[in-house]
Amino acid sequence: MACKRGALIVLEGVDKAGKTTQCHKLVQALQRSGRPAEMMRFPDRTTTIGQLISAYLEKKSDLEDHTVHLLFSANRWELVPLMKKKLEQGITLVVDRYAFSGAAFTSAKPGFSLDWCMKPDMGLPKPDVVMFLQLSPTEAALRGQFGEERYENSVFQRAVLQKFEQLMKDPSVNWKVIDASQNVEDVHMNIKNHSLKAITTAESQPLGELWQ
Ligand code: NYM
Repeated sequence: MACKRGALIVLEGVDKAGKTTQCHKLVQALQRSGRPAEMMRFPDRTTTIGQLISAYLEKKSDLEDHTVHLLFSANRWELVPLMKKKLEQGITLVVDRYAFSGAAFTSAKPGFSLDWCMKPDMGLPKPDVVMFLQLSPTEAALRGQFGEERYENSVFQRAVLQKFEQLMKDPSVNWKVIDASQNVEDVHMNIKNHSLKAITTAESQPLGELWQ
């Protein structure tokens, strides 16, 4: 009998919401409970495309806005065969950012519609659950200074948050809003509960296609 597929679990949110910490904790908790799980993150800066994106984010290079948007999308597509293989092997993937960051960040730039920004990612493996770590811009600011990378300023982050709010109105995606202002352990328990449900549901459902 073919093994049950793993779940595709995505964590999204504005910067400082605690996505990376929570992804690590979730993978550890799943592994400890005997469920195969691995973490992925986008952008994946290790590939050739990812290195172009990384240089752009670190302001070591300039790229035209449409071009960099398509590179972020290409960076997801290039990992699709690996993602599908792992999911088919029964491995649950916990992903730090996905196409939702792609659409939210670019559409927060002047002259970009959300609709155009979503198009290149249509048909990607569809997450079984997308957890949005919600934190007000005021609380995010209390968590410390932004770094030096592109997009790391409060004005832009507020625009990004509005775009995420638009994306979350889409009922074709299984969104869960998580209150990220709670302490790390409470946020973790919340995320773990949603993830366990998604893992059970995924076992009996084929992997879907995003935004179609
Ligand atoms: N970002 C991330 C995009 O602009 N488009 C995308 O498709 C993705 C996945 O890159 N500011 C932005 C959001 C972040 C930055 O930062 C990646 P980090 O710390 O590697 O998650």
